[in-house]
Amino acid sequence: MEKLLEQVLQERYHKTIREASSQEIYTALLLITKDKMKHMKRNEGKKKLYYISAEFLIGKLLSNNLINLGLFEETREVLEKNGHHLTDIEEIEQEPSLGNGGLGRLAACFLDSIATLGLNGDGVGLNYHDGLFRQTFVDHKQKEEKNPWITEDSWLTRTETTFQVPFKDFTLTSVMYDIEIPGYKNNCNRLHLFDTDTVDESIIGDGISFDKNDIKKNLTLFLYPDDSDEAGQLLRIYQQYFMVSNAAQLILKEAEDNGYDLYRLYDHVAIQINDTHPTMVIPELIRLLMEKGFNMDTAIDVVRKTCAYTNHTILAEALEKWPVAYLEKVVPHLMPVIRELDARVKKDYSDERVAIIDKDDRVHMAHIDIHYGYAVNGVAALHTEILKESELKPFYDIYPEKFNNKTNGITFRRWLKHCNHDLAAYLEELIGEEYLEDATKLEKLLDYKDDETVLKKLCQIKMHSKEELRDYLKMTQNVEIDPNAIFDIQIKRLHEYKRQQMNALYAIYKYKEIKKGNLPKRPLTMIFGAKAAPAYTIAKDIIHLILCLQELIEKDPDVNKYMKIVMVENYNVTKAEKLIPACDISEQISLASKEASGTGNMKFMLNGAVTLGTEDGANVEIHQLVGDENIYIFGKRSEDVIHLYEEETYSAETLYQEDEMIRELVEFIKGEELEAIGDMENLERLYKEIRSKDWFMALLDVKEYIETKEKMLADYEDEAAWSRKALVNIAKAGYFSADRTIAEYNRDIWKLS
Ligand code: GLS
Repeated sequence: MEKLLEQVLQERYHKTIREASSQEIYTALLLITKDKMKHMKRNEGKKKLYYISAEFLIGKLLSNNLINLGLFEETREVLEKNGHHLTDIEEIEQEPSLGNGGLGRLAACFLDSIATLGLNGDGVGLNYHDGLFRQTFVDHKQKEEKNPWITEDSWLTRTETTFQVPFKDFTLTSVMYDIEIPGYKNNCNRLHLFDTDTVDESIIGDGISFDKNDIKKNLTLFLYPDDSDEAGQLLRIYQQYFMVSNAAQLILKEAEDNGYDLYRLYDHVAIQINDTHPTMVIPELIRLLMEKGFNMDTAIDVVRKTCAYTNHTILAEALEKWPVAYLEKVVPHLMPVIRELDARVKKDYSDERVAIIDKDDRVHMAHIDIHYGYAVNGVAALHTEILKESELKPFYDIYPEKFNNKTNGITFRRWLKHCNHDLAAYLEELIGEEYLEDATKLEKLLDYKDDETVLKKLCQIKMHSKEELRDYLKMTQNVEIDPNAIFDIQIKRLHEYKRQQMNALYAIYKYKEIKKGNLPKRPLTMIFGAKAAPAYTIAKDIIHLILCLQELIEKDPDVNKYMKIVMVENYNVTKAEKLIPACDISEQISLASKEASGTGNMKFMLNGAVTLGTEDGANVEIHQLVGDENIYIFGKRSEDVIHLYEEETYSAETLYQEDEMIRELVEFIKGEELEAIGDMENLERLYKEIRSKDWFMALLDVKEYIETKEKMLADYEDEAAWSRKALVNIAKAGYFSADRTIAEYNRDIWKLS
């Protein structure tokens, strides 16, 4: 590496490594790594997977690519030797913001694992120029700004591949960009991101505003443009069709180039439909096959044997239902196929709940996937059970054989080796490096469960990570945190079901206790990171509440010695990588049944944090693995919650009226302390929402939540016992390796060689 780096820096900048700037070193490393990947072997096989997803939250790529190419340590050393730090070089890279949350990050972890396991599989998505918005805080409120990430030298490579994508009123010419995805010590796959040259960033006005009707110019500007009006919904349909038409054309082209018999496409291709966004690939493939002479029956049969669907949520808002009228406006040529698919279902099943087009003339995208795909999977054991037993029960009754569970996973290369260098190095010293390829090997760590030296060392590593986070937050946000405090962290998209508002109620409780003179033994630092969807008013109100509490506490000399709130601005993958290693308490407090899986919970566990959680999503499996002593579980169970929704008996107002403590916490939201800091319009709206609706039942669990968190803070004081919990969590995290998840997808669904 040293020679190569010297050579590139000389050629491009006439500088030595020592003389070069961080920017120059970054560019040189990018070029070197990209070139190496270009010449690497591809994964091959007679069957290929296409993982189609609206999101790929890949994060910064430099260090991860270096790790997978086996060049990480060497590069670090070369840089150190020449007066540079790899961490400074990493800062130069712009994080591609091609995803929103867990779903997009999962797709990125999966690409890493697919390549690592040597499977022949590529990702297909869109090249959003500004991705998800960049978040700033102004007057204690979220502001959205554009988030350009594509620089002159980037990981993207423009290819020659291009297709014609037909819409009702015009046809667009696409361009395919590729990003190389190296496996860990293995060959490369690719992420294909489609774009079009007509897109024009100059149409972005104030914040993230733009003309939603100018499709040729706006098509790939943003991920999840605001769809609270018709123009926004139409734009999403344009994006989705553009993505899948390109995918379908690419798939057929590659199959034909390989000389495969399209009548046996399923022997050569598996398509994974990641959530409902890529659903139109089903009618599009049927349409394209018919253009090639297939009759409808055969086209449907071939496509049905090729496509599989992953469901990532039971929240109704995310199960897309597009009005027929909108599809007619954008892709009228797909409607005859969709109508035929619907008619066939209606002929066989009279149950309205399984219809594709409902009586209000809306197309249920998930229903297309389930009827016309060969597999349906949930993303954690509990989630899959809920799909089978309630949310998708009518479908499970028809197709029990299609349903299966694939509990999510994360790549340990990024979420341990890269983000927590000290811990990874220590684990390697204790149990070797094998766990990076066979994660179950982490269990060897259990041999050290009662080894005082090991437990102490784990505490030291955690302390060091907390110090690094302190420095990082000082540098990026100019806030000071104390590494001796307990770090309690909730980082995830902002949504009422995830219940950041319940955590805020805890902060209010703690504030009031301290004011009463009930002082904690050790300071508590509560860290939040979350973006709210721009049109999601209550979510933005919750951010406002947290930012107001942050200031209230900061400015109160009675309280600020004992507690602190920090809301991290523009939470993203890069920030997650700094926050997760430093965490003591991992907040996983969604209303049971609502978080399909969660993957942050796995990342925290792997980095030795202890979970404070409900029996929801993958928390259930974490609980089973680590046992009662090593996790803190509270709250109503999912059966009870589902029952409450069915009976419609939950009343926040009753809890408010009957419980004085709850009443006091809720009242605080619109009380005089916050009035002095915040905007009463926001605070009162949130107050009303929690008191009278509380759709995700924060008031139901808040008391048990407070009790459990208090118990956790007390238990933290027994350093050895706490460190043992951390150790058990790390040791048991192996199950959550994405390599395991992908091996299961391949065994049960894709069947690639
Ligand atoms: C999500 C779920 O909300 C998460 O629980 C899950 O871990 C993730 C990946 O399966 O998918 N669904 C969604 O729409 N966004 C998510 O993050």
